[in-house]
Amino acid sequence: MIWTRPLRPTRFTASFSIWMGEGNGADGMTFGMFEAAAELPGATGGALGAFLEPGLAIEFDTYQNIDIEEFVLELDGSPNHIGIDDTGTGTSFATSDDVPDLSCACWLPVEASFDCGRFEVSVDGRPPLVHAIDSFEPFDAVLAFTASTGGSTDVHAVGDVAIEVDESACP
Ligand SMILES: [Ca+2]
Repeated sequence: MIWTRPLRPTRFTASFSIWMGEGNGADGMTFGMFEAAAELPGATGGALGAFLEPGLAIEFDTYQNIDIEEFVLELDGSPNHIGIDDTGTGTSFATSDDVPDLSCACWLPVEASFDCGRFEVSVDGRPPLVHAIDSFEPFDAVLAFTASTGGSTDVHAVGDVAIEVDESACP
């Protein structure tokens, strides 16, 4: 799901619910701000429909990728984690395993925010994953949810979406 009108987000707050499951557990989804020129969806499988397209995203990853030759990816630390990602390179700035079973075939509420480079994301009320990106420079971006499957599959859905974007300058 892609909002096609480019924005120049410096801050956002987002609440939504994610639903993943009913398959054999892969690969996950993302919510992010992608450079306006990004061609979405991006690569499939462990790339979550986001990687190799430039942007910043929160990932909800349900599969531990072990093949580093297919994409320019670091190994996933676990088969059930969230992360703050540089989608262009497909690498995580930070990850957390402190999440419920993401592919529970149930709705999980997510609270996320972004403030001039500082991401914060929490799933189902767990302690948030927080990461501040050094020297964030605002860029023209489209907001999007992405998801993908590979050799394994799941249904990926999002609902109850409420997003507020602020484009005012960072200090
Ligand atoms: Ca993965």
